[in-house]
Amino acid sequence: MELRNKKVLVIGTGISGIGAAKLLFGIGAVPVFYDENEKVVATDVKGKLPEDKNAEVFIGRLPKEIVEEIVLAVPSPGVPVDVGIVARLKEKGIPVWGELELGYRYAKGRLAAITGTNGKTTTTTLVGQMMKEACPSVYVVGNIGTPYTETALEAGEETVTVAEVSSFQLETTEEFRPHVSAILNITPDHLNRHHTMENYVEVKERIAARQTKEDVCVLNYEDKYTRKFGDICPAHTVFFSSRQKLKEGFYLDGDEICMAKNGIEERLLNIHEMHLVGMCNVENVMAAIAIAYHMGLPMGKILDTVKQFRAVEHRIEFVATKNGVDYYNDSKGTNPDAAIQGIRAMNKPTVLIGGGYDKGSVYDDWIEAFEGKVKCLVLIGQTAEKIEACAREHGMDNIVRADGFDEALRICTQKAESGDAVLLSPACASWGMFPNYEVRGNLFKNYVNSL
Ligand code: UMA
Repeated sequence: MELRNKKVLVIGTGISGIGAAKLLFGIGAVPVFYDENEKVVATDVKGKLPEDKNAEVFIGRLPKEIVEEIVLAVPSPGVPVDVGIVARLKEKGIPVWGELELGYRYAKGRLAAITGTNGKTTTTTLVGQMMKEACPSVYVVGNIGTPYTETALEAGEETVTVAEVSSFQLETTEEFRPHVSAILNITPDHLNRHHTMENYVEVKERIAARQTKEDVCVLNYEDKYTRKFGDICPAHTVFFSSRQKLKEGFYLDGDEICMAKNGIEERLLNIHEMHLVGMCNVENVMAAIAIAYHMGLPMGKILDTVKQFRAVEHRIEFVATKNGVDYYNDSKGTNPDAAIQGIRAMNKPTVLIGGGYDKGSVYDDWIEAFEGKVKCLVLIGQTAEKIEACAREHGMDNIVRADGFDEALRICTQKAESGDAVLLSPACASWGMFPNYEVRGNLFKNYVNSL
């Protein structure tokens, strides 16, 4: 589609919207901006634009005439696509490319794309690090924080882009085709947006929809959805497993990560050589090795990077020991399954902060994963009541509801004794109380460091 001098509607003026603006200005299109949040101030949006501070910006209401003038709509990932403005535009026959799709259409070079309910950020960061050790031009983009559209026009044929991709972004892809894709795992998340697990799984699988046998899709053999997807995935599939030896693929044998290829087994790495904790991270590392290997990196370089790599911020991140209490920040535990990994990584009596924005999750599995380790559950936010009811059904009674995050932090310090751990791993998104999980995690860390 020729976009030069054509009006393109950018929906959402957060970081994706501004990224899309950069790309659209760069190709000579005429972006028009729309944000449904009436609190957004048009002049602030114009101030953030990389050029043409006089661009049209509409807040709260989009004039009908604009819809007649645009040739394409580019929604941000947070904008739902089956209702509201996007659904109306689709009905009118206006093409809709998400911000990720727009970036993909204009980027050059090779692409590795990683999705999954949990572990995306760690795996993407690690793959990015591996690529940087071996390639002159590498961008790490997507859900991780830098929109693909921000770097797309700077990418050349020799560039490698590593993208963390969310289900929100995959809903609006069309031609998106990574050279290597990966689905790390699929467990219930974002069901308020995708409505059913079936839809959520289908959206995740779109990462490979346009791939062919010339491309590779890395899948988790121990996840029922991704194992099944292996049967119908259009790409060449490569499995990894943390539970059993595979005839072909990557697997954990005792403490050793191994690779089986064409009948030859090779030991690659002992997990004690890694600086990451928890089985979830062993899986992330196996996936990262598989992705980088199939992107053509030499195995030696890949393994050197794994040995140097440290935990990603906000993911089971050790903060400090204060008065004999170990504090861990797992603010990125934004759904029950991620938070299960957080509590599993603890090996001491733990005071746990949970709760936040309600995404329609169920909490039974998370609470069962406490396995007697949680000496006190401190609850915050919109989901506090729902989690408390669920925890009581599972026989927990040491539960405190805090009035806000500051109070929760104070309660944790009072309840934890020397030899305990305090873990922020809320099983809920931060929205409603904080702009994002990073802000929540940083507030936690600031508090701990001030003790
Ligand atoms: N908006 C509307 N209508 C809506 C929803 C939002 O107009 O129905 C407007 C808001 O008023 C706001 C803007 O859209 O001005 C925000 O857009 P956005 O929610 O897409 O947020 P961005 O700032 O563009 O950030 C997005 C991702 N956010 C979401 O998917 C919710 C970021 O992922 C991502 O890092 C960034 O693009 C760059 O690609 C965050 C996230 O929480 C980390 N992701 C979810 C997750 O990881 O679980 C999927």
